[in-house]
Amino acid sequence: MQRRKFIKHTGIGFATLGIFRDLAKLKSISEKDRGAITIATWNNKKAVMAAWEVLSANGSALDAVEAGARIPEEDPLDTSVGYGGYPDREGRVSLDASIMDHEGNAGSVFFLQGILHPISVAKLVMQKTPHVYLAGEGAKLFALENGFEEQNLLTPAAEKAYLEWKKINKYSPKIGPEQHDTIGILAKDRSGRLSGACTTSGLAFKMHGRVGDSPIIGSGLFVDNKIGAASATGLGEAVIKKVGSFSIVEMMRNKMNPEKACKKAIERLLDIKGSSEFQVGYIAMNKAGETGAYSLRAGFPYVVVREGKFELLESKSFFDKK
Ligand code: SD4
Repeated sequence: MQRRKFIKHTGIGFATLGIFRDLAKLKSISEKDRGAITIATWNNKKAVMAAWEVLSANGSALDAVEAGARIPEEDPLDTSVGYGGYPDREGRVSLDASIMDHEGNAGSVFFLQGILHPISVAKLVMQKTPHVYLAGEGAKLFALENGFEEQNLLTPAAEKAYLEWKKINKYSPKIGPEQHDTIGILAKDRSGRLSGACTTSGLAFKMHGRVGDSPIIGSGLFVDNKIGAASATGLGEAVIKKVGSFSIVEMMRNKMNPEKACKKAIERLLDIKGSSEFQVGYIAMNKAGETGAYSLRAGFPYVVVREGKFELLESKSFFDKK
């Protein structure tokens, strides 16, 4: 009798405990889901803080990534993005950018010249046209028609660097640590919506007309609101060949966590010629709000803001050398 009573009680005890455990689990998941998060490539602290400002005011992930991407676009000291970006080998600055929202809408501009905020033009391509990509003169015309103004994006410092490069004039579009800053930025807002943006002036002293991975949906950026989002920086040609960001989201669909998915995508680059020499870095975020990154070579920092808490992190890499 006593024994039966004991079993009965402990049975109830365990069942109750189980319910509490489940409730606690549910609570922590929903709290995590409510949390707003943003992650960006390199030490783009100002950019993620700008994105965070939008998220903390209950703004959308889309507006957050746009606000974040605009920061390096207008920073004259950032030599890989927008104003201040190094020009191509003809001395002209040309910009690539892409954006995606939580509904899977996408917009990009390729080879855009003379417009300060390619990310905002890309957003308008997404919102105002039935298209995804606008390139070159057409993209510029579209921007001008929509109130953007033309301006010279070549800063004196970038021109000086170009003139120095010209003295040697060796065509080897650099992808060393010093020429990186392209921003890929992902965000999840408090309604759980995911968006991403990617913007760049591309490789320093590239061929006129060269386009990298950043504006190519699936390569430089991919967002699937049900699964997660990813973005890339580094040698665009390598990222394009492996459709990097899309592959990361697909791996997350198969339940891989963001860091592992980035690592797998990096390993896929190894069969590309020269893979021990160039750099690629990936960042990713899944629907549950987990973030991760991985790079081919060492020296790939990235930044995260999770409900107001800023972190500068160093990604793990396949090769130890920078
Ligand atoms: C490109 N992925 O155009 C860009 C370059 C880059 O930091 O990431 N630079 O290939």
